[in-house]
Amino acid sequence: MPEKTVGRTRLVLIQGDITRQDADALVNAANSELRGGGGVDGAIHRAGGPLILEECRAIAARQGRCPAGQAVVTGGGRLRARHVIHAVGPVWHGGEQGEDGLLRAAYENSLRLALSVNARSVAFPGISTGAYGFPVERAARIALAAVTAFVLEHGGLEEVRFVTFSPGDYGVYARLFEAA
Ligand code: AR6
Repeated sequence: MPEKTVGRTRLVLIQGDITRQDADALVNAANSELRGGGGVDGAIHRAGGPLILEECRAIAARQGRCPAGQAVVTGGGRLRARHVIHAVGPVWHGGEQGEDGLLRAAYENSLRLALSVNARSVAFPGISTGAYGFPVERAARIALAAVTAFVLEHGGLEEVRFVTFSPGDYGVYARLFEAA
């Protein structure tokens, strides 16, 4: 399990199912309507139970859509994690529509929310790299750079985990992880 320390934060790379992680906060790759869906979103809502979706609905009713690059936080329902941070990544349209900046913002805003609820450990999936079609290597570079810069600037987190689902994605992250 590759890991390294950046500032005071341990960065860890894991292959597996994010819903099994016992981090304080799990990040979900959500949609702007916060209505649940497939992929990691479906897995988190299935594992966490209906309370999470109820909270998402209440947030959407209060504040409307959650645009790409932004995130909201709910409780963790039946998950071991106390919080779920629902981050909305950009849909990939070829890379010239501000996708990189929006993906970076999704990671940064997730970490801001994690600090705001006093989470000490956070687990991220590869936001946007499934249904939203963001190329995995480009997304992984952005994820690692965004998290590294954030923890160096803000501190406060003990551990950030990158949870890749497929062995192929794990390999991509592992190469970048070792090179950085
Ligand atoms: N644990 C960790 N990673 C997972 C898991 C899991 N249990 N399941 C899938 N992944 P996606 P997106 C990986 O499609 O691209 C949803 O319907 C998956 O292999 O979940 O941001 C939402 O409601 C991929 O690498 O999210 C939105 O409508 C990564 O998670 C839309 O899809 C992200 O894939 C969001 O699309």
